[in-house]
Amino acid sequence: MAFAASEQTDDRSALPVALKVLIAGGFGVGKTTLVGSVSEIRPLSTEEALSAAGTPVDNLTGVERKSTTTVALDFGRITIRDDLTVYLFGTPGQQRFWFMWDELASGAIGAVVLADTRRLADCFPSVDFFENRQIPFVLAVNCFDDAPRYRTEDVRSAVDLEEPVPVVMCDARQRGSSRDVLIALVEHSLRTMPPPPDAPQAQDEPQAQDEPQAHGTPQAPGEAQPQHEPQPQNGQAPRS
Ligand SMILES: Nc1nc2c(ncn2[C@@H]2O[C@H](COP(=O)(O)OP(=O)(O)OP(=O)(O)O)[C@@H](O)[C@H]2O)c(=O)[nH]1
Ligand SMILES: [Mg+2]
Repeated sequence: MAFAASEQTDDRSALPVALKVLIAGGFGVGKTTLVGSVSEIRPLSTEEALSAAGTPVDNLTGVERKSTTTVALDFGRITIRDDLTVYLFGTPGQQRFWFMWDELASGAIGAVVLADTRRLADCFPSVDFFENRQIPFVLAVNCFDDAPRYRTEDVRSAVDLEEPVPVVMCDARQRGSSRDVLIALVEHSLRTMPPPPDAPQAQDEPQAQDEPQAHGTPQAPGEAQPQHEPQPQNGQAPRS
């Protein structure tokens, strides 16, 4: 699939651009919900019923009424501007389907990593995945009704995110909210993208850089202890 089809010219009436973005995050965090709420076409989804066999490994905390899970992908489309269409690819959240992520990520300009503050550690594998591949992403906290609320800077600190990575609050059920998340991602991706090869070269001035930060054990957001302190689950290692 070809993306970013327009030529790099000063002519803003260039060809329309189609971008591919991934919607990732842990099991049951609202990926299919987000694609469904924002897509202007009937979303393609690959939901299968949760079976009793998955009970020991599928953490349903906070989404106890969930009865299906994505087994391949979600697909949707949204036109952000007349000349900018975003194609959405929702990833499967269950660990046994992660082998598909590399295929799904091919050609993506960025990703939304959804997080639930009741199970914050579930987003770590997604964050690591996109960091390791240098794919721009935003962390979108899907504010479930009964989940504790934290400031964005507390979530950033708990997930140990680099400063440029946007952290946004959203309600994946609301079209406008989901759209704002995608706009934040597209803006972030455009800021982060390397310049085209024929762009004027910046002077090679030494830049003051922070020491690389090692990802430590995640801290609970906020000064007060949250009701559900984020902890690695299912034998999952903390972000390191
Ligand atoms: N209250 C509330 N419920 C939500 C929200 N987003 C999703 N849900 C519900 O949470 C459940 C999980 O949503 P899904 O969209 O299936 O989650 P998913 O991330 O696609 O799940 P997997 O594909 O199985 O990993 C569903 O029952 C949704 O109706 C939200 O923002 N608030
Ligand atoms: Mg899903």
